[in-house]
Amino acid sequence: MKMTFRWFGEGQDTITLQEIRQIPMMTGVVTSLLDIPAGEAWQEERIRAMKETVSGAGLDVEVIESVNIHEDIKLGLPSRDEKIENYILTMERLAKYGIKCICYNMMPVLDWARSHLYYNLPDGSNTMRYEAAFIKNLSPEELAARYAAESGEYELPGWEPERLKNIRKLLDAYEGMKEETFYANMKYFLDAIIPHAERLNILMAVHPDDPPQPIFGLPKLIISRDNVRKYLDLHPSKFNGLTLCTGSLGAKKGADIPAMIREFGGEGRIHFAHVRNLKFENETDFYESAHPTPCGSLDMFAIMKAFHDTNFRGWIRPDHGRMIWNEEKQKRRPGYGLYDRALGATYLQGIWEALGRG
Ligand SMILES: [Mn+2]
Repeated sequence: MKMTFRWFGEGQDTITLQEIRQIPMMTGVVTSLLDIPAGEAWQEERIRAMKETVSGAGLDVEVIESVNIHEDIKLGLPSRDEKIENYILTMERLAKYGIKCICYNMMPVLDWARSHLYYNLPDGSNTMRYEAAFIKNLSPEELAARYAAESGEYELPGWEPERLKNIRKLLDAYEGMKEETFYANMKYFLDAIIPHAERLNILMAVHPDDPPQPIFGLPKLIISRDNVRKYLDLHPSKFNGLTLCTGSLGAKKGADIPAMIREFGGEGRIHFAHVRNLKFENETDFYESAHPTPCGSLDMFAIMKAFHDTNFRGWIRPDHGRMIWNEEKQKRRPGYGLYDRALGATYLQGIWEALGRG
């Protein structure tokens, strides 16, 4: 297991690479080039500069989160072929600079949603929260406006103005789309890119839908063990793999995350993991808690043990954390403060060390 930390990139994050390097046993960052729109090929010069910046700080960069999938691919439009070609070009250029894993998602239109970005907890910290009824009463435009007001100067990945400009058109385009059509479109994409992933030795790792509940009438597909199974079976290569996100799959009450890790990890299909905890408030609503088991509803020891037992050799990152120690004044991205995620990383490392020693 390699412990990594998400860093949004130069000018995109108030957390510095040096701060990340000072977290005990941190080996590298997971990053992206956020300003390049989905569907365009990433310029080699930009990749080289990003790689040099990270290496210069003494950290590795082996995982990209994310190279986004253009909506034309998800919708199966004739224009998808050009976007897929650009995707392959991006993969080739990333491979040249040592990238070994690409995280992406197949979520229609929006790539995640919360009702609250800075929800106050009794201890004075704040965190992201999902309240189903709250979102049900908002339009996507209203939710986007709330995010823009709350998140300040940053564009949130998945909620870029460019994406939102076309939101009505996109929502209409998905209306009435059958699940089987969506899966067929995913298969078309996988059949095109996986042979290249094999050639370039890049592990593709799809991220499940977050949250695992339909919002704004959009289809939500990769939300459970059965859906993940179906997605992986679309293309049998191990290069068609999973980002096991405990906070996304685990936000469906009753989901057995350790069993999923044992099943998919046992087959060598988990390449990357987001490991975080969450606290259920009822059947559908939750907030993102600190990482330790007693703070939330997921059994973090059982999760790490399942990774350990299946000999997991991929990358793990602590996922979202709370804003603590007055960090909200430091213009962090929602969910992506420094301190609580650093505590999460060391906690997970501690479990890992204990497991290794029996
Ligand atoms: Mn995740």
